[in-house]
Order: sequence, then C-alpha cells, then structure tokens
Amino acid sequence: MKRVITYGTFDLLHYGHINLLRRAKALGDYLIVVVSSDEFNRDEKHKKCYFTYEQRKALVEAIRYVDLVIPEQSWDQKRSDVHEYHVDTFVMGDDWKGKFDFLKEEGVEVVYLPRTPEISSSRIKRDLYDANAVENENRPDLSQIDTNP
Ligand code: C2G
Repeated sequence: MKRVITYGTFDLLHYGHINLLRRAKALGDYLIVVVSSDEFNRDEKHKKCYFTYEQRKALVEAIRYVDLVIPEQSWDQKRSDVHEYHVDTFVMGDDWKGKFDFLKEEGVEVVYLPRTPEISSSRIKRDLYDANAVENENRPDLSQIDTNP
C-alpha cells in the first residue's frame, strides 16, 4: 500500500484544494492530510481562519480521496510524520516548490503539483468583502423615510 501525505490549512474549502487532494490520492492508495491547528495558523502562519480546526478537519474528512486527517502543530513535524505514518510520497502545491526537498533524506518521494490558478481562501474572502461593500453602497438610505403609519 503506497501512502501519501500532504499538509495545509484548508480554510473555506474550495476546488483548488479538491484538485490537489484528488491528484495526491492518485499517487498512491492511502492519503493522510495534516490540517493546520488553530494555534499553528495563528502563531506560525499568521492566518486567521474562518472555520475552526475541528470544522476544517470534518470537511476534509468528508472528501472521498482522504483516508486520515491529523493536526499540523509545528513546521518541524514533517520529518517524524513521514516515519510515524510510513509515508512513501510527500505532496504539496508548487507554491512550496523546493521548500520540503529535505524530506528526500528521509527516503520519501517529494512531489510538487501545479496549483489551481485564481482560487484561494484569501481571494474568496476579498471578493465577498468587495461584493458586500458594493451591495451596501447601492442599498437605499431608508433612514430619511418616515415609516410611522
Ligand atoms: N492549493 C492549490 N491550489 C490552490 C490553492 C491551494 O493547489 N488554488 C494547494 C496548496 O498548494 C497546498 C494545499 O492546497 O498544497 C493547501 O493549501 P492551503 O490551505 O493554503 O495551505 P498552506 O497555507 O499552503 O499550508 O506545512 C505546510 C503548510 O501547512 C501548507
């Protein structure tokens, strides 16, 4: 059984994440997804997530390609994770290209897959914020209308 591992925040789960997970699973038989904890996101990645770790874990666990979800609590855990979970292949999007090549020293194949263009959790937040701002601008000002019968 070929075991694959990948890491990420997976906030506001979107088709870019699904594309990554589908291709990662296609590289083996068993896919472990290491989802960043709330503390790791806050303290190390300086990301403010919309969904909590438990909510993001539940969403990722529901994906047909995913076999196991565990928490990511430090940048350094990858070296031990690949041994603890008997990993054959480590996969990340190519925005991380080269950053984890050291895992080859642990006997792990390291694969960087092309990111899905245009979509990201931060892009979703930005677009929703902008759309809301436009909607508010166009909303009629009812404060001047006397609504008393
Ligand atoms: N991804 C992608 N295409 C996108 C967006 C994301 O392929 N449009 C990939 C990323 O390259 C990553 C995974 O989906 O491999 C998860 O992305 P994020 O949730 O943004 O995770 P990230 O912040 O990259 O955290 O220790 C590694 C980190 O935990 C990775």
